[in-house]
Amino acid sequence: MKEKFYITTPIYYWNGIPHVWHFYTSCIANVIYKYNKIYWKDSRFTTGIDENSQKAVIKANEAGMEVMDYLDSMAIEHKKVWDYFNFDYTDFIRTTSERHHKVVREVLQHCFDKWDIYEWEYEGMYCVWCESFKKDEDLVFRNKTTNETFPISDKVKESDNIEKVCPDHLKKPDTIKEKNYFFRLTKYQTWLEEFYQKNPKFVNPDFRYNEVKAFVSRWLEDFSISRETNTFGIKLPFDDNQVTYVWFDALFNYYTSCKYSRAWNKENTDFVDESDFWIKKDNNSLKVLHCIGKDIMRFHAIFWPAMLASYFDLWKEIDWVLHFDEEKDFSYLPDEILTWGYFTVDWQKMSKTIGNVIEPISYSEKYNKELLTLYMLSAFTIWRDWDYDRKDAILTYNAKLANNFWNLLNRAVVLTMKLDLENGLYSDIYENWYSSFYDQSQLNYNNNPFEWDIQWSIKFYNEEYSKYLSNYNLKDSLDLSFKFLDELNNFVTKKEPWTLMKDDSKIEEVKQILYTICEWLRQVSMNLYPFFPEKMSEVFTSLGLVGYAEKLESWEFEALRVEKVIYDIKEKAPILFEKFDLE
Ligand code: ME8
Repeated sequence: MKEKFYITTPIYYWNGIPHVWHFYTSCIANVIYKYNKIYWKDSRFTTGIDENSQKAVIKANEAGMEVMDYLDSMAIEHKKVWDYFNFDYTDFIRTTSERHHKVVREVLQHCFDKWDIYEWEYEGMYCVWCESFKKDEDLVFRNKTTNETFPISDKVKESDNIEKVCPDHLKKPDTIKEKNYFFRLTKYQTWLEEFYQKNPKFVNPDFRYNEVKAFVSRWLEDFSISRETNTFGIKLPFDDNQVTYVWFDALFNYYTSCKYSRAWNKENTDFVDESDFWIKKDNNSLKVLHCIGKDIMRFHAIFWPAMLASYFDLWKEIDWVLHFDEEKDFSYLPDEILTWGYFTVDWQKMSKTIGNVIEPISYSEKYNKELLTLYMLSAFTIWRDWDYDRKDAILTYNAKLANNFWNLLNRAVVLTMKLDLENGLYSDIYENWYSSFYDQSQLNYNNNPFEWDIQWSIKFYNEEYSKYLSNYNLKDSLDLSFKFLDELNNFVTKKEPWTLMKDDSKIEEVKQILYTICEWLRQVSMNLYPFFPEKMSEVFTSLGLVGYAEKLESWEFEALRVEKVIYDIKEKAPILFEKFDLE
């Protein structure tokens, strides 16, 4: 039976077209998804949009449209971006959909029935644009005449000209006093602490996990889950005058896609509940991985497990008394939350005024998709804050893909064609290596079939690559592949097959050299496939491997790696990676 793997991006706010920050998140998730898929796992990958907010009503009114028509048009815009990049998501969740409403209402009712949701009066400031409550320390002062902002301090007082505003939207939050429902997060404090202790890899990287643990051990507060003044959203099943807002609505999207997957009945009305993908994980057969930016880490690492614990009855108050020492039930919880930092562009915050906004589609049309992907994933490790240096992006792409990779491929193709081989290129120097691939005892890195001076064998390269990718270390796996290509380039330069070819008695040797290049290019291209699927498919075709990408998506990857291949190269390769000038 295949192992199950489930990867998610955040559901993005619908307002505005996805920008390069969203692209970064979806791109990472897509690479990890593809990697797991070709590793023969039953994989799912979801993305979508977070739609339920009062802003939708305001914006639709401004556009003179019905709210749902307006949101439909935004959903199309979002999908267009992901489809342009050929991201291979298996489900696109909309929080206005019937299936999602069904899940969220069921969850809310269950948590309410067990007293984990209760009613309370709330008074405070609320920014509708952030969809969140604000405290004084979250705001800044704004001078209404000059529009300048500055931190709140005792020296300045609010006046006709000075107001407290949200720093992101520069708008004064509403002061609201209303009845709200709250989720009893405090009840789950010790349970959460025990969960963290038993799951030391729950948040990646460790330093962010430490932040979460420190936060939980210091202080948790019950949080508001509904709004009385909002009208657009999922109505609470136990109070028609309120809609749920933000986290109950947003986080459960991950469950919706598993509970009511994309199979619909014929009339497209009812849900067909396939088998619930989000199974109780008693045999570790499902791995759930959430990919998020650091901004929403607390909600995912603290609220989300507690909400799931409440819904799936993983822990009850009575356990305090009767089963305090017993093992807690941590099934139904996600396995890992992969978080990353924020980035700037040319060391400045991306902004229209500065003119450094990178809009993913137009940027990729100017250069190409691979330049954007390569630079974002290879310039920095994903865990840290970093900078997108537009010049460096071009230089990196030119060096790695346009020079290194493309030169090798082009040489391999042109020289093999010159040999004019009737039955394609094959060399039996690899025979022993193929058969020893799975036999560890025969694998001696000093005894690899390559005569060239290089420390690694393909086996070693593949193992390292898999180790990096299964730890989500995309940068190191890319670096390793390009280092490998460098070595291969050195080998070719040293061997000069173009000179050897002039001597008829050296043709066997030339075949061996060219076969080595093609074989290594195949291995590297398979490993680069999750990053650049379209281009790598073309590379396979250029090497004379027909339908190879399809094979990769549906075969066992490990078996493909040691497949004996004949390189039947008939045509000159088109330029797959053109070079770009610095501006
Ligand atoms: O928060 N650098 O949606 P959102 C890198 N709907 N990544 C960035 C970034 C930056 N400067 N700014 C944003 C929401 N991101 C909620 C999520 S999930 C149940 C609900 C990325 O449209 C980052 O991944 O604001 C962040 O987590 C995501 O965009 C937030 O997208």
